[in-house]
Amino acid sequence: MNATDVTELYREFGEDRLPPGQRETSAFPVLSKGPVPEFDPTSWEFTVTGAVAEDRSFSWEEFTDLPTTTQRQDFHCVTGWSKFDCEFTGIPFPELADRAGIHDDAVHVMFSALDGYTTNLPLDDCLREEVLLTWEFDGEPLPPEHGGPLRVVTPHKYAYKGAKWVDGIEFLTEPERGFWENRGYSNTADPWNEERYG
Ligand SMILES: Nc1nc2c(c(=O)[nH]1)N[C@H]1C(S)=C(S)[C@@H](COP(=O)(O)O)O[C@H]1N2
Ligand SMILES: [Mo]
Repeated sequence: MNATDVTELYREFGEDRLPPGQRETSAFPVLSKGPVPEFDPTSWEFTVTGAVAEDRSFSWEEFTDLPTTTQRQDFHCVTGWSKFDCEFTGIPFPELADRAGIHDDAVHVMFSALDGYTTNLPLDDCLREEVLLTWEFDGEPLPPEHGGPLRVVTPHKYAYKGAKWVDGIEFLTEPERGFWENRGYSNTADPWNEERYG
């Protein structure tokens, strides 16, 4: 499949493709706060709640029937490594948001995951084509340790803004903080501005 190249998005934020203080790696390290959670495709449910026209839920089959796009992007971890040219396939956040019918007063988003992880972003940072809910990496099903069956990728932010094993999105009318944002990592997480700690 032809991937959309979004590796150039750094030009919006900084001078160099490699953000300051990062080192490039060809490996794909795993960083999780705990063990890989169980996934049962028959009972898995993805929920969209909060400031939306109507709460929605998707089965695994319904979710993976949504229209997909494939992008080539860079991946920046707050602990200092960056991996270039990762290919992820999934549905762009704006397309999913369209299906939910977001209320005018929604300003913020909280993602939740099967392992109890949460992470937050302003709505504007989510309404970008390159924020994907993805279930394929380099043409293969997303490996469980990297967030399979489904994760979020946020190439314009440090990777902790992308919830692995994501199973819910809540639209909020006030900002709130997620797991790492409450434990010392930056709420804004711009890699080109080295926003590592909050
Ligand atoms: N559900 C969940 N998502 C998560 C995490 C986690 O512990 N649980 N860790 C975050 C952190 S700190 C990073 S750096 C990336 C790491 O993704 P990777 O393990 O695929 O490299 O996932 C993020 N998403
Ligand atoms: Mo991280």
